Amino acid sequence: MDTWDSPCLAGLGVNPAAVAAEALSLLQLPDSIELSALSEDGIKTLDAALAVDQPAILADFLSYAASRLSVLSGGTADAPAAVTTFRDLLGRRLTPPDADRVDAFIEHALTLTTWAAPAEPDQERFGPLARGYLTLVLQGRRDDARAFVQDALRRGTSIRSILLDVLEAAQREIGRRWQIGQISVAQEHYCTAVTQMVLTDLYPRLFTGTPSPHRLVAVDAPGSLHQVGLRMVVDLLEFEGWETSYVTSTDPGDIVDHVAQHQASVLAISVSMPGQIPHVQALIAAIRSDPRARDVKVLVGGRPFTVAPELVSAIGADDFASSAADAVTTCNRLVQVTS
Ligand code: B12
Repeated sequence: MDTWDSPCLAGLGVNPAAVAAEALSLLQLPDSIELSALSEDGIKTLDAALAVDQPAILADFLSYAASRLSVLSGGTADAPAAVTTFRDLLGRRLTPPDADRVDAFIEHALTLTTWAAPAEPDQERFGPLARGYLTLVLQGRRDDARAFVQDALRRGTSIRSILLDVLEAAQREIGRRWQIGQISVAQEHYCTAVTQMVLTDLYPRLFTGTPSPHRLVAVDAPGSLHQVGLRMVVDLLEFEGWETSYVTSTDPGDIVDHVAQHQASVLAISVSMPGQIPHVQALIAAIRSDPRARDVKVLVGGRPFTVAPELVSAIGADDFASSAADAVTTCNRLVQVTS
């Protein structure tokens, strides 16, 4: 039975696991866990991108998938050829006019796809502290990495700079190196776990002790395991004088209640995977329909909005920010507008 949470393709009889297995066999690739997951993610991303009519979302996935396919196949598989195989398989399962609509959508996404590997960070932005921290975590030296950050603080580096120039920069670089196969998934998990520990080390220093008129409630989209980005946003806002809180429930009713109880000026929602967009749209609709919460400004962030900015207003959000620093500027602007 097909149980996947699909806005489009499941209703048309497409099963991601079955398409993925057949594609890997036609491409003469092993049916490994990682290749199967990547192939299934491709179908699910196509589905999510179709649901919001954003080929840029699929294009972004294709450039990521091209790097991963190269890594996982030992450089033998060709991404454009793999896309052709998937298109053929979908064409055989779908009937007109759906088959033509899906095919035209993939064609459009291909015109937007950059097959190049993600660019190395700008050396000016990726300074000595980010490099030093990254070297230690990649060597598995967790305690030294934490001590390195404490030492930088003692020498006068600001919390803001630790968050933005060290941790955020290092996490992005870890992601890039994992994508191109320079580090393993185990190293990526280790590095992310150390960054979360450092964020916890910094936590007591975030509070200025001055009551703030501006309250922000933050929530991750349902099903998200990507919490580090939103945590950096919230921690920086707390440090910059906002009163912040998280809601761990993903139930729209709980979130509406929390926003109302805290009299929040801003609700910050993080979306990392395109499949989460319909849930976030439903959450924003729930917020807007409750008189206790409807005036809160909704700020969204995460990769789908970076690649398809039209989605921000399409799902009913007020604004978008692409980084923690940008989130502070945008939140301050949003409350100036309301007050
Ligand atoms: C660490 C990581 C994980 C960890 C997360 C651990 C954790 N506790 O957070 C784990 C291992 C769980 C994971 C799992 C997966 N991941 Co992952 N992951 C990453 C990675 C390497 C780093 C994420 C990170 O820390 N980024 C650094 C922070 C600073 O950036 P950020 O998350 O974008 O957040 C910033 C902005 O977007 C913005 N922002 C974010 N949220 C918000 C919210 C608001 C309101 C605002 C204003 C701003 C804002 O500000 C943040 C700070 O600058 C990224 C690669 C990357 N380069 O980002 C992939 C990445 C996000 N993952 C990806 C994928 C595909 C997956 C999996 C599907 C893999 C799989 N097949 O299992 C799963 C999905 C899990 C799920 N259900 O969510 C893809 C997404 C591809 C796409 N185009 O959709 C990425 C982009 C990898 C890539 N190179 O393409 N992942």
